[in-house]
Amino acid sequence: MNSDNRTHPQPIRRIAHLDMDAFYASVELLRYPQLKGLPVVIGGGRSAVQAALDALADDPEAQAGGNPRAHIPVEAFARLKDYVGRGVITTATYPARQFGIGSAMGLMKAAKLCPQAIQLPVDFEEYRRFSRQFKQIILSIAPQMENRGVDEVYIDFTEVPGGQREGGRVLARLIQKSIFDATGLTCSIGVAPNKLLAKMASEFNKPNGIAIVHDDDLQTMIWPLACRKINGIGPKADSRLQSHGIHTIGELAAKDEQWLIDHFGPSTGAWMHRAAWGRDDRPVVTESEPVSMSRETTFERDLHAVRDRAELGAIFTRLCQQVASDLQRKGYVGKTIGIKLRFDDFKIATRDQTLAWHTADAKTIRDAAGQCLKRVPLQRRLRLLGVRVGSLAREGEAPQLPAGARHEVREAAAPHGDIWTGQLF
Ligand code: DCP
Ligand code: MG
Repeated sequence: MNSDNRTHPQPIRRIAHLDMDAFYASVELLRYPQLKGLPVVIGGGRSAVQAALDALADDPEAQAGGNPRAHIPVEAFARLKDYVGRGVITTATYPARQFGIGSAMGLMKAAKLCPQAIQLPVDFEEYRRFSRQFKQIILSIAPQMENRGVDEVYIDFTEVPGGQREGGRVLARLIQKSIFDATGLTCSIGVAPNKLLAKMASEFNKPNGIAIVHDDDLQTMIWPLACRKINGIGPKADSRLQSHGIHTIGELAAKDEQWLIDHFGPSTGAWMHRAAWGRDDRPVVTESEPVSMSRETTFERDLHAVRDRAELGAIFTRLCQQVASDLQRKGYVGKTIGIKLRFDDFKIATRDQTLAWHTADAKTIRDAAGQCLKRVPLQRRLRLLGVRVGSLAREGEAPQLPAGARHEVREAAAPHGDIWTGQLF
């Protein structure tokens, strides 16, 4: 343990689960604002909407605003009572849910519950677009985010500013507001000591709600819930539990671990016991690890390798320092050091070399990048210079440079392939 840990105790683990409210339906209502507050279901065909849009094709007022859909009169939308077919509902607005309508229900069955409900077709492309957008907003606030599908994510609040205040409520509010301001969509967030409890908590105050769960809320907030509320206990396991008289999570928690193992097997039984006691140490798994980190700069005027040598050298050193500090800040070390040049004729040259050991050290990166630079003919003026460190590993997970050893930076015999892909720069 280092002295830092002693002076600053580890912050308490706070994990959030965020789930968008009536996601597909809410995205649709953004472009059909006239349907706000009405029972609407998403699923089935698109002919009614298409016919209504066609009818507005020559209406200058409808076309002028950029969203002719907002001009479709409410009477022109398809109603469930007119639906014939085997389609199912993907989701329903909260007003429609009051009639007992929900996801995965057949449209004709739903029509019996609420004949006047409006039916809209699905548009996955639109939902994906908003999905990307709200996740981007979260990432800009809290970088430890795990994607769980189109409308939900886990977020590690532990180290994020505001993530500990009021048990995470302050940060949850900020995220809700940021998403709403940018998209007009609402979501619900649960913040708890782990993913298992956070997932349950995000449902507590739906829609547009926040729920905070602490360790000592287990008995009051979790144990009264049905076992089905545990993510992982499906209908089959639930009915088996019910057959033993176990209905609530509290009743499950009261069972001996060994009894659960005897009835559900060693893995499921032990897991059920842990889950009922609110225990879960699964990490929040962020998207793919970065492959490389790079910095580049385009000069204000084209620079010449000899005449502007001092200026170029200073810029080059600064880029290496920036990449090194990016690596250190994010906890990575890299092995492949590369450079990228763009000449005044816009042609691009790249070179790289791989070190024997991983590094995040500015001087080592500078030395290796300098060797790469020597392998480029420098007759033309330069427009751009970039430095990249690839073959990344998490600091501490890559073999370290042996004590007393120095990085051996050598000239590679031949350049590798082009490691600079368009998306990196
Ligand atoms: N979905 C689907 N079929 C299902 C369940 C869901 O196509 N059987 C789609 C439509 C939902 C989206 O996935 O909008 C997200 O699912 P949720 O379970 O989170 O449901 P909603 O976001 O619609 O509502 P809630 O406010 O309850 O989260
Ligand atoms: Mg949802």
